[in-house]
Amino acid sequence: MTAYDPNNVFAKILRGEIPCFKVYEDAKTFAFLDIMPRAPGHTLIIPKAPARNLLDVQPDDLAEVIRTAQKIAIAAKTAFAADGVTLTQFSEAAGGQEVFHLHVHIIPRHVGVAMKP
Ligand code: DGP
Repeated sequence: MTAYDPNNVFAKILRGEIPCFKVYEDAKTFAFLDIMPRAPGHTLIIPKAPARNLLDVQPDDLAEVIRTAQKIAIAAKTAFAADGVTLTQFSEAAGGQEVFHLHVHIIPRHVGVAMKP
């Protein structure tokens, strides 16, 4: 498996080298709005620890990401008056991953409204 690259864009966001719209932060995780939202409130949750994706993340770090994803899902459902949420995670280019720092997408959803492509 390819090694983690500390120069990926989300690592730069974590280091404050690239701006973002921060949604949430704790000791282990960080959440911010997706720059290309598939629906209003589309949020990305990342571990502060280096991990390329689901295939190499330490289980404890993954647990923290999922814990934060649930918080964001509940808050986003309320904030955006959503009917539900979609959670996605892509691992490796073949799996659809474009930024190689583990991230989970939380996308608020409304009945009858398709996600943007
Ligand atoms: P993927 O690796 O396929 O899960 O997609 C990466 C997502 O990251 C995509 O929805 C767009 C988003 N993204 C890419 N670059 C930036 C950035 O610089 N800032 C923010 N906030 N989001 C980004």
